Amino acid sequence: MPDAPAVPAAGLLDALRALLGPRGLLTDPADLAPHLADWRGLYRGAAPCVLRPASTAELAACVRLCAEAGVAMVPQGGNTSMVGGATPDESGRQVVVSLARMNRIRDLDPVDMTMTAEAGVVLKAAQDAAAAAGCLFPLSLGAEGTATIGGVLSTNAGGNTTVRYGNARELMLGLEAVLPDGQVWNGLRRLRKDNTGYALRHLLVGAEGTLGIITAAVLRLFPRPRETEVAFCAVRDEDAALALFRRFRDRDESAVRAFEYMSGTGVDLAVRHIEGVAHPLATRAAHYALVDLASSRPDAGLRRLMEDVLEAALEAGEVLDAAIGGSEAQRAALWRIREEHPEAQKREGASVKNDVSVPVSRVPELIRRCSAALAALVPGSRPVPFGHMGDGNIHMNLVQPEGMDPAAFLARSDAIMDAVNAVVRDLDGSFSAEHGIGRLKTDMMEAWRGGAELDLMRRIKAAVDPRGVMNPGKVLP
Ligand code: FAD
Ligand code: 2HG
Ligand code: ZN
Repeated sequence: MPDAPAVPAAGLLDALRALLGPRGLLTDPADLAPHLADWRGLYRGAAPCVLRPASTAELAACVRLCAEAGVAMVPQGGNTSMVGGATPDESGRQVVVSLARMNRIRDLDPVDMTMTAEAGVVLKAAQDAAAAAGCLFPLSLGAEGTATIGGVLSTNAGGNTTVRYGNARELMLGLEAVLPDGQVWNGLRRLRKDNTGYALRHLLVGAEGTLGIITAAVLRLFPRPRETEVAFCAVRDEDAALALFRRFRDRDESAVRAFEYMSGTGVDLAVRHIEGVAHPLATRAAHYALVDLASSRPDAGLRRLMEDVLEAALEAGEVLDAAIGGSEAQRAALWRIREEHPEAQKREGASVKNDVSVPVSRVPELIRRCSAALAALVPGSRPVPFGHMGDGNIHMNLVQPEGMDPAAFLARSDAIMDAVNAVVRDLDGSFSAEHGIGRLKTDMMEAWRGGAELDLMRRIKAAVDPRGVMNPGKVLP
């Protein structure tokens, strides 16, 4: 075991200030505050400072100084982690390293179909840069206006388009990173084929900042869609939602960009709490699906495909009612109902989130069994399952009973997560599909990944970060 992280001494802070200048080192409590608490409000940490390097060389020098002093570092992008991965602990010994100032797009090549972006580039800015060049960077998630390239790679984020384009990992060809001892590793290769020993880039993706700090990445681009169609559908039940997904997939798998499930409770919460969100259908249902089709072909005939499939599903009684977005604004409005689910849930009170995955075929059973188990466990609570049905990842969330003390409800978090995980295990699934482990789920690692797998992870951590200075307390128990 490495020594416990050291307290940052005044001399170290002076050296970091001299290196970074006043914009690069924050110590004022008001400036620190947004970096110390997580999006969900589960954790409130402490830190003597936030480092904001403007270049890889500056960051490497900071890491060297901190590592030599044995001071722990917490890499932070947009701080939208759902599992407390990007916030420091309460000790006041950990230094936050924000990548916010490293936000340049270094290169965009429409022939290679690659973009080299620094870690602090906000996901939406990366999408916009790709679009301005007539291309598509397809990763898409509700936090895209704040989440960064470094953050989405470090969590191997999934989001809405995984069903078509894969997770963040699949969208990355090369990386640059600062290792825990301050060495810079430049692996910014834009090659489609490169079998040269261990794929170190894949070790850093999904490592949640425990093996080094990503400073830039080569990202894959795709042809921009020339046709898109979005439909919001009331469906009979969970099985009907899955049947609808299969109908689209069977007809043209390459056209399905996203297939999302929502419950009636979740849609009602979005309508209640989010200004501008309205029910698009006269029919109120207990289950909904959002279908997004896209093609780079100008003559793909997606409207016909959408209408044909929905008509067949209506006839089969799977779809009860559906609205197809007729314009870009309407398509965005339909998507907003889904994307505002996390915010709406937050405004409704306390909730316990479960980011789980199962084989796609078992999603209906997952939703049914978990919803029943949770409603029985906390009477009056409201299950709000939603998410990425097309890739088997459902956010099996539970909102507190109306009027209940939020703290009393959250005190039952472990029992609630255990109830969901018992079903997930039974269905051969995973307890963490896309948000990662962070601080919230380290205590589940032993039960789910214990034995050879966790042992190897610990040995990799010890080899790469022998002093244990990179985001300690996260991922590994
Ligand atoms: P942060 O929260 O800052 O950091 C996340 C983790 O990565 C931390 O462990 C941090 O230490 C580490 N890290 C950050 N930057 C670096 C770096 N440069 N080098 C090394 N480590 C680093 N996730 C999904 O997968 N799919 C979704 O659909 C989705 N939707 C979301 C919707 C909302 C409203 C919110 C709030 C979050 C959502 N998330 C989703 C969760 C979140 O994981 C993503 O938003 C994103 O991956 C985090 O990016 P970030 O820049 O905010 O990272
Ligand atoms: C999403 O899919 C995110 O919107 C957040 O992964 C999920 O709020 C959640 O539980
Ligand atoms: Zn999600």
